[in-house]
Amino acid sequence: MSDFTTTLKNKMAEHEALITQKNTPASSNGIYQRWKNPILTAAHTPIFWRYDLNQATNPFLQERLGVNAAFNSGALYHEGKYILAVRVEGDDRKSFFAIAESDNGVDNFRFWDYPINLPETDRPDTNVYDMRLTKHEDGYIYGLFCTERKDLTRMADTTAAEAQCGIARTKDLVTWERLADLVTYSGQQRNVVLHPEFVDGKYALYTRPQDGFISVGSGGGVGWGLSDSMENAEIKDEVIVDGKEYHTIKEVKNGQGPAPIKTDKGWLHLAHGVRNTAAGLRYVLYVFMTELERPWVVTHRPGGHFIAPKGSERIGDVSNVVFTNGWIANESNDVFIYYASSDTRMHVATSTVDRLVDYCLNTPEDGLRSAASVQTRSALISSNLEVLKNLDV
Ligand code: M1P
Repeated sequence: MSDFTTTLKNKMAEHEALITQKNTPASSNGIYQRWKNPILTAAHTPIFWRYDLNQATNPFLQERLGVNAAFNSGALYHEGKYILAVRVEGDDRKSFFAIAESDNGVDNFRFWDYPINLPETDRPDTNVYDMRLTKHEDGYIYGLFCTERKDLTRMADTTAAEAQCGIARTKDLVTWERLADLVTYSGQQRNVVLHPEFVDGKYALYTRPQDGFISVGSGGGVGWGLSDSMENAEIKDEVIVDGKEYHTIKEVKNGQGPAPIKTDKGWLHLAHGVRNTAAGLRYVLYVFMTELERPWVVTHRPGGHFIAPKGSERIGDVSNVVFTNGWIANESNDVFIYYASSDTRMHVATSTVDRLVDYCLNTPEDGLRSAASVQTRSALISSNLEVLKNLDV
């Protein structure tokens, strides 16, 4: 066997060992269980996406098209499989979407052979990312994502960009129909998510109005609006469902994660909140619940963060970030929370609908002042000391 073939076979074997590695549960706080291994990284992408495997054209077996990261993934439970629409970022900084699937939702995620061939609109996207998958009651699977293009009003500034919501739909996750971008009357949009059910006979969308590309400015908050159609989606009025707030985990900005999960107590929502620090922005996840009939009305707001970057999750291309745009509730009401760390890799944490509802219903809200926090904690301490006294421990 030639050196080329031996090296290639070893590389393939190493890759197979990585993607078939068994995952194991790690720490649990009673709300959710983290799993030990990242479920997807750049190294999980197929060798044949990155290397030219033809010895004649690549005698040194060089990586020709490197992959930098595999992160912010939409998620869907489809035909008994746990499906992720992964944001794969090439070494050239361009992101694209690729489907990876697993039988159990916690390991053995394998990419399909080709990335999603996403059609463009008349105004080509420079970069697409963070797809939210929604199986809508109209029968389509929708993928809503951020489409980023150069801000044409600020040509001299090579960093000036515009973010809007791109929309595509499919029935099989293979062939995608691109629809017109969402029209809203806010400057820019990111983190737009389609609600799975019609509301008042209309499509309902969570939005995130923002003035600029990075900074939400005077806009921001998880917004909500209705559209008559998805072919030419337009939201004329946006209301804020969950705003940003001074000295909280979402002081700078926030955004809806995936589409909410329906429970008999209301809709469960997962979102990210951002605050500023001397070390830069810190992204954490939080949960809230809205009314069943009026999903834009919040009923429960557990205080503080739900998942924050931990250990090695804190380091990556954009450090101190956890971000989510996908979760799955399966037929047993087990919940698989897919989150990315530091814009680099994907992880899973598992919970159940009952545990998450309990978390929402029974976790105190943020009191917004240190004294209020002490009061809430002291109430817990005093009731616990009674419990411990009776237990005689
Ligand atoms: O770098 C962290 C995240 O920043 C953006 O999220 P937001 O719009 O809330 O600021 C997105 O670019 C997201 O992809 C990224 O993970």
